Amino acid sequence: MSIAHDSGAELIHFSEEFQFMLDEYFHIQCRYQAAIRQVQTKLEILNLEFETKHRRNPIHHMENRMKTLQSITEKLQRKNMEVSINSAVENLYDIAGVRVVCSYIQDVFQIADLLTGQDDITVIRVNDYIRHPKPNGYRSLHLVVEVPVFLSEGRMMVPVEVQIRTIAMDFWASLEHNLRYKSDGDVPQDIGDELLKTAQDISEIDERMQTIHDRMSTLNLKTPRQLSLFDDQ
Ligand code: 0O2
Repeated sequence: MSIAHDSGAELIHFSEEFQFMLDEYFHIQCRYQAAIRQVQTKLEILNLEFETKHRRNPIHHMENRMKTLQSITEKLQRKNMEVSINSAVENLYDIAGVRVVCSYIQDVFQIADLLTGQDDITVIRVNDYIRHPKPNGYRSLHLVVEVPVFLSEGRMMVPVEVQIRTIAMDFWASLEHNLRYKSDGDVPQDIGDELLKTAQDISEIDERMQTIHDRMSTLNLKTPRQLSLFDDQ
Protein backbone atom coordinates (compact mmCIF):
# COMPACT_ATOMS: atom_id res chain seq x y z
CA MET A 1 0.00 0.00 0.00
CA SER A 2 2.67 2.42 1.03
CA ILE A 3 4.74 1.40 -2.01
CA ALA A 4 1.80 2.23 -4.27
CA HIS A 5 1.38 5.53 -2.47
CA ASP A 6 5.12 6.38 -2.86
CA SER A 7 5.22 5.56 -6.53
CA GLY A 8 2.03 7.59 -7.00
CA ALA A 9 3.69 10.59 -5.27
CA GLU A 10 6.78 10.16 -7.46
CA LEU A 11 4.60 10.16 -10.56
CA ILE A 12 2.92 13.43 -9.50
CA HIS A 13 6.32 14.95 -8.67
CA PHE A 14 7.72 13.99 -12.09
CA SER A 15 4.72 15.35 -13.95
CA GLU A 16 5.01 18.72 -12.10
CA GLU A 17 8.66 18.88 -13.13
CA PHE A 18 7.70 18.01 -16.67
CA GLN A 19 4.91 20.61 -16.67
CA PHE A 20 7.39 23.26 -15.48
CA MET A 21 9.80 22.33 -18.28
CA LEU A 22 6.97 22.46 -20.80
CA ASP A 23 5.98 25.97 -19.65
CA GLU A 24 9.61 27.10 -19.89
CA TYR A 25 9.88 25.54 -23.36
CA PHE A 26 6.87 27.56 -24.59
CA HIS A 27 8.41 30.64 -23.01
CA ILE A 28 11.66 30.35 -25.03
CA GLN A 29 9.90 29.16 -28.20
CA CYS A 30 9.16 32.72 -29.30
CA ARG A 31 12.81 33.86 -29.38
CA TYR A 32 14.03 30.76 -31.23
CA GLN A 33 11.21 31.00 -33.79
CA ALA A 34 12.09 34.68 -34.27
CA ALA A 35 15.77 33.78 -34.76
CA ILE A 36 14.82 31.18 -37.38
CA ARG A 37 12.81 33.82 -39.25
CA GLN A 38 15.72 36.28 -39.09
CA VAL A 39 18.15 33.78 -40.60
CA GLN A 40 15.70 32.54 -43.19
CA THR A 41 14.81 36.10 -44.30
CA LYS A 42 18.50 36.93 -44.68
CA LEU A 43 18.96 33.84 -46.84
CA GLU A 44 15.85 34.59 -48.93
CA ILE A 45 17.17 38.09 -49.63
CA LEU A 46 20.58 36.71 -50.68
CA ASN A 47 18.83 34.22 -52.95
CA LEU A 48 16.70 36.97 -54.54
CA GLU A 49 19.68 39.24 -55.11
CA PHE A 50 21.63 36.39 -56.66
CA GLU A 51 18.69 35.68 -58.99
CA THR A 52 18.60 39.29 -60.15
CA LYS A 53 22.34 39.37 -60.78
CA HIS A 54 22.95 35.90 -62.18
CA ARG A 55 19.51 34.72 -63.34
CA ARG A 56 19.52 31.62 -61.17
CA ASN A 57 18.92 30.63 -57.54
CA PRO A 58 21.76 29.15 -55.51
CA ILE A 59 19.25 27.99 -52.86
CA HIS A 60 17.06 25.11 -54.01
CA HIS A 61 14.91 25.06 -50.85
CA MET A 62 15.03 25.58 -47.10
CA GLU A 63 13.61 23.80 -44.09
CA ASN A 64 13.55 24.80 -40.46
CA ARG A 65 12.73 23.23 -37.14
CA MET A 66 12.80 23.93 -33.46
CA LYS A 67 14.15 21.01 -31.44
CA THR A 68 11.38 19.16 -29.61
CA LEU A 69 11.33 18.96 -25.82
CA GLN A 70 12.01 15.23 -26.09
CA SER A 71 15.01 15.74 -28.35
CA ILE A 72 16.37 18.47 -26.03
CA THR A 73 16.01 16.16 -23.03
CA GLU A 74 17.72 13.25 -24.82
CA LYS A 75 20.64 15.41 -25.95
CA LEU A 76 21.21 16.86 -22.45
CA GLN A 77 21.08 13.35 -20.96
CA ARG A 78 23.52 12.07 -23.61
CA LYS A 79 25.92 14.86 -22.70
CA ASN A 80 25.48 14.25 -18.94
CA MET A 81 24.15 17.77 -18.47
CA GLU A 82 21.42 19.03 -16.18
CA VAL A 83 18.05 18.45 -17.82
CA SER A 84 16.29 21.82 -17.73
CA ILE A 85 15.40 24.55 -20.18
CA ASN A 86 17.97 26.89 -18.62
CA SER A 87 20.63 24.27 -19.18
CA ALA A 88 19.44 23.76 -22.79
CA VAL A 89 19.59 27.51 -23.50
CA GLU A 90 23.13 27.67 -22.06
CA ASN A 91 24.54 24.48 -23.55
CA LEU A 92 22.73 23.62 -26.78
CA TYR A 93 23.31 25.60 -29.96
CA ASP A 94 20.88 23.68 -32.14
CA ILE A 95 17.54 24.43 -30.45
CA ALA A 96 16.77 26.46 -33.59
CA GLY A 97 17.83 24.96 -36.91
CA VAL A 98 17.70 26.02 -40.54
CA ARG A 99 18.65 23.65 -43.34
CA VAL A 100 19.65 25.24 -46.64
CA VAL A 101 19.72 22.96 -49.67
CA CYS A 102 21.77 24.39 -52.53
CA SER A 103 22.14 23.35 -56.14
CA TYR A 104 25.97 23.18 -56.35
CA ILE A 105 28.91 22.82 -53.95
CA GLN A 106 30.19 26.32 -54.74
CA ASP A 107 26.76 27.71 -53.83
CA VAL A 108 27.11 26.17 -50.35
CA PHE A 109 30.34 28.03 -49.60
CA GLN A 110 29.18 31.25 -51.28
CA ILE A 111 25.95 31.35 -49.26
CA ALA A 112 27.91 30.60 -46.07
CA ASP A 113 30.37 33.45 -46.80
CA LEU A 114 27.59 35.92 -47.60
CA LEU A 115 25.63 35.04 -44.47
CA THR A 116 28.53 35.04 -42.04
CA GLY A 117 29.88 38.28 -43.56
CA GLN A 118 26.81 40.23 -42.35
CA ASP A 119 27.80 42.52 -39.52
CA ASP A 120 24.87 41.81 -37.18
CA ILE A 121 25.74 38.12 -37.14
CA THR A 122 28.27 36.44 -34.82
CA VAL A 123 29.77 33.15 -35.93
CA ILE A 124 30.02 30.80 -32.97
CA ARG A 125 31.15 27.60 -34.69
CA VAL A 126 31.90 26.16 -38.12
CA ASN A 127 31.97 22.39 -38.77
CA ASP A 128 32.97 21.71 -42.34
CA TYR A 129 31.89 18.13 -42.96
CA ILE A 130 32.26 18.72 -46.72
CA ARG A 131 36.03 19.16 -46.69
CA HIS A 132 36.22 16.76 -43.74
CA PRO A 133 33.33 14.25 -44.03
CA LYS A 134 32.26 12.24 -40.98
CA PRO A 135 33.61 8.63 -40.91
CA ASN A 136 30.19 7.32 -42.05
CA GLY A 137 30.33 9.58 -45.15
CA TYR A 138 28.02 12.40 -43.90
CA ARG A 139 28.73 15.67 -45.70
CA SER A 140 27.30 19.10 -44.94
CA LEU A 141 28.52 22.51 -43.81
CA HIS A 142 27.34 23.33 -40.28
CA LEU A 143 27.43 26.87 -38.91
CA VAL A 144 26.27 28.10 -35.56
CA VAL A 145 25.47 31.80 -35.81
CA GLU A 146 23.97 34.18 -33.32
CA VAL A 147 21.41 36.65 -34.62
CA PRO A 148 19.80 39.62 -32.85
CA VAL A 149 16.17 39.21 -31.87
CA PHE A 150 14.12 42.15 -30.59
CA LEU A 151 11.44 41.24 -28.05
CA SER A 152 9.52 43.31 -25.47
CA GLU A 153 12.32 42.76 -22.92
CA GLY A 154 14.89 44.11 -25.39
CA ARG A 155 17.53 42.81 -27.78
CA MET A 156 19.04 39.37 -27.34
CA MET A 157 21.44 37.29 -29.41
CA VAL A 158 20.00 33.85 -30.20
CA PRO A 159 21.99 30.93 -31.65
CA VAL A 160 20.79 29.10 -34.76
CA GLU A 161 22.39 26.03 -36.32
CA VAL A 162 22.50 26.44 -40.09
CA GLN A 163 23.16 23.28 -42.09
CA ILE A 164 24.10 24.04 -45.70
CA ARG A 165 24.42 21.22 -48.21
CA THR A 166 23.78 20.31 -51.84
CA ILE A 167 20.70 18.46 -53.12
CA ALA A 168 22.87 15.35 -53.46
CA MET A 169 24.23 15.59 -49.89
CA ASP A 170 20.68 16.14 -48.64
CA PHE A 171 19.42 13.10 -50.52
CA TRP A 172 22.06 10.90 -48.85
CA ALA A 173 21.64 12.40 -45.36
CA SER A 174 17.84 12.05 -45.41
CA LEU A 175 17.89 8.41 -46.46
CA GLU A 176 20.77 7.53 -44.13
CA HIS A 177 18.93 9.20 -41.24
CA ASN A 178 15.78 7.16 -41.96
CA LEU A 179 17.72 3.91 -42.23
CA ARG A 180 19.60 4.58 -38.98
CA TYR A 181 16.42 5.65 -37.20
CA LYS A 182 14.66 2.45 -38.29
CA SER A 183 17.50 0.29 -36.99
CA ASP A 184 17.71 2.15 -33.63
CA GLY A 185 21.11 3.60 -34.55
CA ASP A 186 22.78 0.21 -35.09
CA VAL A 187 23.74 -0.22 -38.72
CA PRO A 188 25.56 -3.53 -39.51
CA GLN A 189 29.16 -3.08 -40.67
CA ASP A 190 28.56 -4.23 -44.27
CA ILE A 191 25.61 -1.85 -44.69
CA GLY A 192 27.66 0.97 -43.12
CA ASP A 193 30.43 0.25 -45.66
CA GLU A 194 27.90 0.34 -48.49
CA LEU A 195 26.46 3.64 -47.24
CA LEU A 196 29.98 5.11 -47.08
CA LYS A 197 30.57 4.02 -50.67
CA THR A 198 27.33 5.69 -51.81
CA ALA A 199 28.37 8.90 -50.02
CA GLN A 200 31.68 8.83 -51.93
CA ASP A 201 29.87 8.25 -55.24
CA ILE A 202 27.54 11.15 -54.48
CA SER A 203 30.51 13.38 -53.66
CA GLU A 204 32.00 12.56 -57.07
CA ILE A 205 28.68 13.30 -58.79
CA ASP A 206 28.50 16.66 -56.99
CA GLU A 207 31.94 17.53 -58.41
CA ARG A 208 30.87 16.48 -61.91
CA MET A 209 27.66 18.53 -61.71
CA GLN A 210 29.72 21.55 -60.63
CA THR A 211 32.00 21.08 -63.66
CA ILE A 212 28.98 20.81 -65.99
CA HIS A 213 27.50 23.96 -64.45
CA ASP A 214 30.80 25.86 -64.86
CA ARG A 215 31.07 24.80 -68.50
CA MET A 216 27.45 25.82 -69.16
CA SER A 217 28.11 29.20 -67.52
CA THR A 218 30.86 29.96 -70.05
CA LEU A 219 28.57 28.88 -72.91
CA ASN A 220 25.76 31.04 -71.53
CA LEU A 221 27.94 34.12 -72.04
CA LYS A 222 26.73 33.77 -75.62
CA THR A 223 22.98 33.64 -74.96
CA PRO A 224 20.76 34.73 -77.88
CA ARG A 225 19.77 37.86 -75.96
CA GLN A 226 23.36 38.96 -75.51
CA LEU A 227 24.29 38.03 -79.08
CA SER A 228 21.51 40.21 -80.48
CA LEU A 229 22.71 43.07 -78.29
CA PHE A 230 26.19 42.70 -79.77
CA ASP A 231 24.70 42.43 -83.25
CA ASP A 232 22.97 45.78 -82.81
CA GLN A 233 26.26 47.53 -82.19
P1 0O2 B 1 18.02 16.68 -35.34
O1 0O2 B 1 16.79 15.90 -35.55
O2 0O2 B 1 18.53 17.29 -36.62
O3 0O2 B 1 17.92 17.67 -34.23
P2 0O2 B 1 27.08 19.15 -30.88
O4 0O2 B 1 25.90 19.98 -31.32
O5 0O2 B 1 28.37 19.56 -31.49
O6 0O2 B 1 27.15 19.03 -29.41
P3 0O2 B 1 26.04 17.15 -32.56
O7 0O2 B 1 24.61 17.47 -32.30
O8 0O2 B 1 26.37 15.71 -32.76
O9 0O2 B 1 26.88 17.68 -31.36
O10 0O2 B 1 26.54 18.04 -33.78
P4 0O2 B 1 26.82 17.69 -35.29
O11 0O2 B 1 27.40 16.33 -35.42
O12 0O2 B 1 27.63 18.82 -35.83
O13 0O2 B 1 25.44 17.69 -36.07
C1 0O2 B 1 24.19 17.57 -35.54
C2 0O2 B 1 23.14 17.45 -36.64
O14 0O2 B 1 23.73 17.21 -37.91
C3 0O2 B 1 22.23 16.27 -36.41
O15 0O2 B 1 21.16 16.69 -35.62
C4 0O2 B 1 21.80 15.88 -37.82
O16 0O2 B 1 20.75 16.75 -38.26
C5 0O2 B 1 23.05 16.18 -38.62
N1 0O2 B 1 23.97 15.02 -38.68
C6 0O2 B 1 25.16 14.90 -38.06
N2 0O2 B 1 25.74 13.74 -38.35
C7 0O2 B 1 24.90 13.08 -39.17
C8 0O2 B 1 24.95 11.80 -39.83
O17 0O2 B 1 25.88 11.03 -39.70
N3 0O2 B 1 23.88 11.48 -40.63
C9 0O2 B 1 22.81 12.30 -40.80
N4 0O2 B 1 21.83 11.90 -41.59
N5 0O2 B 1 22.73 13.51 -40.18
C10 0O2 B 1 23.75 13.90 -39.39
P5 0O2 B 1 20.55 15.73 -34.52
O18 0O2 B 1 20.69 16.39 -33.20
O19 0O2 B 1 21.10 14.34 -34.62
O20 0O2 B 1 19.05 15.61 -34.90
